[in-house]
Amino acid sequence: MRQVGIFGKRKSGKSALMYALMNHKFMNAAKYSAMEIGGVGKIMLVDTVGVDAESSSSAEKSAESIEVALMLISNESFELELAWLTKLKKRGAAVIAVITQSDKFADGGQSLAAAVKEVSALDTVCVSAKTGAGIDELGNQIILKLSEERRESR
Ligand SMILES: Nc1nc2c(ncn2[C@@H]2O[C@H](COP(=O)(O)OP(=O)(O)O)[C@@H](O)[C@H]2O)c(=O)[nH]1
Ligand SMILES: [Mg+2]
Repeated sequence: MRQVGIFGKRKSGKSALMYALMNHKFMNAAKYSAMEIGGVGKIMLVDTVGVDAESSSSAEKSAESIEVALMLISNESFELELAWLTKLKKRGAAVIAVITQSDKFADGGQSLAAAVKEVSALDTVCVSAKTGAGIDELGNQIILKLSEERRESR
């Protein structure tokens, strides 16, 4: 099972994003969030404890088997998230920076996304689990990363 991990601080919207991805992009989601998507095989979305949780070492442990990591960022203080980006990349995951709860920003999270992109040089997507904005785009990016990963591992 190919694992897509959802990382972020507590209350950043990890669980809400996981359910939004299952309902919107992955309509045929099987039970236990394992699903088959054309060409990329079976995928499992993995929700994690917060990177700011006392037990964040367990998030680090789950990072070991993650192929694509979503690093959630929900506000301007994202130093901890940047440190995690580095950790996740070192463990071999393809990382997508995700600005969450974008409905809370007047500009839909665009300026925060630009700031994150500037320091991380990562692909960045703004999403809202509440309105569904950006969910399809993020789903496409995940599938793209998974197909790239598969090509590289051949
Ligand atoms: N406005 C808004 N609120 C959200 C969104 N996603 C999550 N929330 C709220 O933020 C809080 C934390 O969300 P949750 O998914 O439980 O975060 P987690 O702790 O990272 O799993 C909850 O009260 C959610 O209802 C969103 O896209 N927009
Ligand atoms: Mg949660």
